[in-house]
Amino acid sequence: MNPSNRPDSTFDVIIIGAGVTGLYQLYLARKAGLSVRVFDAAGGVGGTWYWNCYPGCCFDSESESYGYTWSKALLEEWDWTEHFSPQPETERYLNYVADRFDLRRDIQLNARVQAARFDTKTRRWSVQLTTGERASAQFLIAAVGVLSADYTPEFVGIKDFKGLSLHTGRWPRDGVDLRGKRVAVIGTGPTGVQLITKIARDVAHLTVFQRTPNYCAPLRNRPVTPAEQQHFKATYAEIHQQLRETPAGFLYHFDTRSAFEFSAEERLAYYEKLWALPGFAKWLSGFPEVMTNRAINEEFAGFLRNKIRARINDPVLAEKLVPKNHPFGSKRIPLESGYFEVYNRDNVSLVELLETPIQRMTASGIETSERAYAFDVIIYATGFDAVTGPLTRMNIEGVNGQTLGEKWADGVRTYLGLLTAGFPNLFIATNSAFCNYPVCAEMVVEWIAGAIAHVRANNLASIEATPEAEAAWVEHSAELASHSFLSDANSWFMGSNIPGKKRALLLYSNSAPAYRAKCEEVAAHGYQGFTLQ
Ligand code: N01
Repeated sequence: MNPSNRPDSTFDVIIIGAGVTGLYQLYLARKAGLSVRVFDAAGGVGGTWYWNCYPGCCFDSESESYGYTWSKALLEEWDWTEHFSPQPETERYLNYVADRFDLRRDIQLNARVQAARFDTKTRRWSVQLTTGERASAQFLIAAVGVLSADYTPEFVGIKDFKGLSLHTGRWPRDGVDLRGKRVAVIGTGPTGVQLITKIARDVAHLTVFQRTPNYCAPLRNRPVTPAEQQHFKATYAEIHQQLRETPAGFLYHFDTRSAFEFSAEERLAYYEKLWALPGFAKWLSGFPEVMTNRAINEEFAGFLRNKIRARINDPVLAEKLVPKNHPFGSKRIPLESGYFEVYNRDNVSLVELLETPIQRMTASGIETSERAYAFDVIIYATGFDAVTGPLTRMNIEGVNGQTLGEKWADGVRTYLGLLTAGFPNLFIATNSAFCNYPVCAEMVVEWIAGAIAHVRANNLASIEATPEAEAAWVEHSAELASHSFLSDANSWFMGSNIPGKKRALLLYSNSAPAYRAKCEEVAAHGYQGFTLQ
């Protein structure tokens, strides 16, 4: 039966979001014998992999590092066709999971949660959808992802444009025919880089509006051979062990040797070897000093700048595409498959926004401080109101009638990234550490399932972070962040891509294993730092 036709609206658990996290949370809730309903605004499951169906969208994580680890049968059944799976395949995978584990009967699609309110008497959450439907549950789990609230800058005259405006994070499901069109892309982050590379060949003319050039590096994708497929399957136990042990849940360790053990010449040869590797090896498996020592970071950044220069025919244009205003690794590295070569094409041009900023959008296109451009399509690859946006855009009201948006007006406050004081039984099932999905999301999901089991087994009504534990966590997180290179750049990591958002590191910057150990320790000590009522 279609869940939306079901008369019941009272559940043990409501989960918002049917993406990577929400699907597993649903699986575990059902396994625990709980009544559960998942609401998702999308027309299909998959979360980020449903919405980001823009041309060129692809994993930057190795495919074998991305599948769920919790079902041996699933690992055995699923074949990845490419080392870095393209979006359609990943969406297919998540649909396969939904069918394979019969998850759909508890998922209501096209169901956007607009508000949620905690009732202090019943100690339950009531949830309201944009359709007017209501439901209630003891536990509310926000499995909304960190990058699901799309962000479009409020350019003057944005509604005046008569052509087609698109955001990559809300790409039309039926696709868009860009052939023969004059297309603008605003934004050159990981999304813009994938999209630009893919569409440049097809459009009549592509104009890229760039504010900050990035240290883009080759993805080096290729098909998975049958022998490699077999190898993944035979070694998943080792692969998963490695994912749990590495600092960011990827298949990479930083080198155990110091950069200073090598001469400058030897380091250069070493960088060449790194460069030839696929994926994030360039970022996560080099000398540790690249991420801790300014001189070594600058040396590696210089190496990458030269790699960029070598790929662009016009040296003046090349300088515009070379990042110079932030250290390597302080923004997420876009991985690419022919991105810089795109700028050697006659039908592609670059507008540098720091030189000639956008003044306004017009009926026919974009006006910069230098000139007016006419377009058929404007694509906003301008990113997301990350981490907090998906939560604060819903009207989630806690014990004192305070909303999450109000509580976090001066910065996000949680304990362990999982619960926030004043919002009992509201679990934030997003991966709040710097860590590859879904291996780290699985840990969060399992922790939440464990906390719910604990509350119910002890006949309790609720679990809530104490203000003291939360304050200590916020302080500890800020102290760690103060040592991070990430604060040297403006990015979604720092919330600084959103005008007016408090500038602070939004993700917990300790290693994923340290984060996991802390969460496990808290649970093992009877949920220290939480009020159980
Ligand atoms: O977003 P971004 P994204 N005027 O915020 C520019 C994940 N992801 O969607 O750098 C002009 O990185 C902005 O400029 P600047 C991944 O975690 C994963 O690309 O702020 N330009 C930047 O160029 C990633 O980190 C995969 O100066 C404006 C761009 O828009 C995250 O998604 C693939 C502007 C936004 O870049 C976000 O990436 C793709 C303005 N007012 C993405 N405002 C996978 O591999 C913003 N910009 C799975």
